[in-house]
Amino acid sequence: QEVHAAEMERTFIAIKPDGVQRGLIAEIISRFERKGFKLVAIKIVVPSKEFAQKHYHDLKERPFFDGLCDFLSSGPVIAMVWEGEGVIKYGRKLIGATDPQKSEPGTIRGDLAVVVGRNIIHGSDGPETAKDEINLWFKPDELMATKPLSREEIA
Ligand code: RTP
Repeated sequence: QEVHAAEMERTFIAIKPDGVQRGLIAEIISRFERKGFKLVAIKIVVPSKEFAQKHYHDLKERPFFDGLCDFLSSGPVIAMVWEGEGVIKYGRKLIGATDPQKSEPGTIRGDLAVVVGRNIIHGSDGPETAKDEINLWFKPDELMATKPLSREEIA
């Protein structure tokens, strides 16, 4: 009989094309890693505009929606899933306020970004969004399993 670990909280984090272009991949990953969160999925992708529109569907009425989707699909994005207790909320804390003019020093945006349209990183804003975004960006077999594999899964 197997002991199943309780389902651990997960969030979707993306380094946007500006963060990748500026060489901030390692810096950003390092901050999540040093905090103690666990990387359970990672890949580099150039999302299509249609995919970007899906990712940002909640914002489709906003005036900046089109430019935002063009931007997300303009180059490589690092898509990740991070796991750990409180990772959704605390991940947002590490990232800092949406507008880098308002993010505190010590946060990723506070330290590394200046304008809202180039704020280098995205993080899910709640448990439902996290689930939806992880499912949009990743197939189940691209995620590290939290629980031990059963005999059938290994075979
Ligand atoms: P985030 O999760 O990225 O912190 O953003 P949020 O949900 O707090 O903010 P939201 O309003 O959902 O914005 C998502 C992304 O849209 C871009 N944005 N541009 N005025 C503008 O040009 C503007 N406002 C928002 C940002 O890249 C933001 O991260």
